[in-house]
Amino acid sequence: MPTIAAVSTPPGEGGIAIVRVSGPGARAVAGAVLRTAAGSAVALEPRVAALAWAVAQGGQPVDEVLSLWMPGPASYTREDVLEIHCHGGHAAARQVLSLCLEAGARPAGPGEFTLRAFLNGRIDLVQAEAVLDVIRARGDAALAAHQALLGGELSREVAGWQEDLGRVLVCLEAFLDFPDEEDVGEPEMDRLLADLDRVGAAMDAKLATYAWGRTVRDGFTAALVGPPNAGKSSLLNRLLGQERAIVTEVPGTTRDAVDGWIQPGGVPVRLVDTAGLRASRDRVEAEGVRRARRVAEEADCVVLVCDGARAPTAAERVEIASQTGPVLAVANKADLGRAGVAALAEALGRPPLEVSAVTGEGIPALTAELARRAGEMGAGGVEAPLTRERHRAALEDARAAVGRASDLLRTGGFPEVAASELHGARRALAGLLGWGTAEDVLEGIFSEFCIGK
Ligand SMILES: Nc1nc2c(ncn2[C@@H]2O[C@H](COP(=O)(O)OP(=O)(O)OP(=O)(O)O)[C@@H](O)[C@H]2O)c(=O)[nH]1
Ligand SMILES: [Mg+2]
Repeated sequence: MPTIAAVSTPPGEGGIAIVRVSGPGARAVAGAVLRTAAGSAVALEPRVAALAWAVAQGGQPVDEVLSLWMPGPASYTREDVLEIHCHGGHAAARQVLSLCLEAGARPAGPGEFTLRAFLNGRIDLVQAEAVLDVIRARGDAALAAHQALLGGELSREVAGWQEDLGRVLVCLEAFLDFPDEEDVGEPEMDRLLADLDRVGAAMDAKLATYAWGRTVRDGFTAALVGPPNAGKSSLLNRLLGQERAIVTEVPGTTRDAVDGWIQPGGVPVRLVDTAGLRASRDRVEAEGVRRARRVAEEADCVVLVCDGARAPTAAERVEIASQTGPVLAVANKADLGRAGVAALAEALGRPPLEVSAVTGEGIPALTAELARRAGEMGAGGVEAPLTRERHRAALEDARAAVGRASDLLRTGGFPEVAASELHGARRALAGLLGWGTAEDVLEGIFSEFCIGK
């Protein structure tokens, strides 16, 4: 294994930056790069910070640093790891990194430290992915879910199912090895089937957490859609608490979709403001309307914003009626009166939420409703939900194979075939944890990481 090095803190100015080195040559890098103020070698005591100077090959001091020596296997990668805490900013970190490269390390690829932690068996693939997702977590719920994954909660459940299926297989195969003896006994078979049912039900419950896991990972998208001038951009600004989008009294102000994040109830919600829906001969506006419709189609929820102070026009009624899917209807401009609310309720088939982007009236109810809908995407509050499509697909494969195996055993099918299904289920679970994963799949997963992670 070559020794790798990278700046592990984000680029830009900051108090400190950390250059991380991992591999069998980390000790040699420390020997070449670090000196005490008196010019002697720095003693590498495990997990003790030492004040030192990073020096060039001729001994010229480059930066005063703190060094941290973490010999393997008790390190992030299980290899020898050296961290050099230097001054933040562009020059210092870059120069200290160059010194490490001159001392024999090579630049680390994206996620290579975490990849090594995985290849050296310290964490499985679900945990490696969770490292990335903890770093990216926007909301408290996302952080909690990914910390649970990183802590190995899902991994332990999966390993438990692998063991359970393994026990069923041992029984089945014992029978297959002695086919001359009588059939698997009835009580025996009942027990095997009950075990398979239990594992299958647990897998189903886990699969049901995917909607929630996806929401906490990717966020819940709510599109602000509706007729021109209804106050969509004003509502966006009010919800974000900042003047993000342009607001004017001119209908057709917004063209590009403008977005921002809020976090009601700890769940990240992405709000997207869009162009007012109407037929327009203006090419730019027409393109904006086309984009607005696409955003609405892809959103988890459409916040249909109308002017509640006046009755909707015929064209607006058509637009209102054309909104399908999960719609949260809002009658804005409540401060100007409610003359249009009844007509809107009739067009919608239910009463809209009455709000005012200008006074803030009704806004807490709107945020609460968004939080409720975002949380409703699944069993909110699950400890370790499935957060990635890769998890869902692997678990679905395993679940389907368990189902086929128990159907076979129930209907007197060949136990050999049932056994092979159960082997398939165990392989799918192993794949979920990343064991035996092909290199190109791993590369795809780790290429999402930044360099230095
Ligand atoms: N009184 C009152 N005026 C509002 C309210 N919300 C928006 N307005 C006004 O309505 C006008 C249009 O507001 P925008 O937020 O630009 O409306 P929009 O729906 O984004 O309009 P387009 O981008 O053109 O589709 C502006 O003059 C706002 O100040 C409200 O709740 N009360
Ligand atoms: Mg607008």
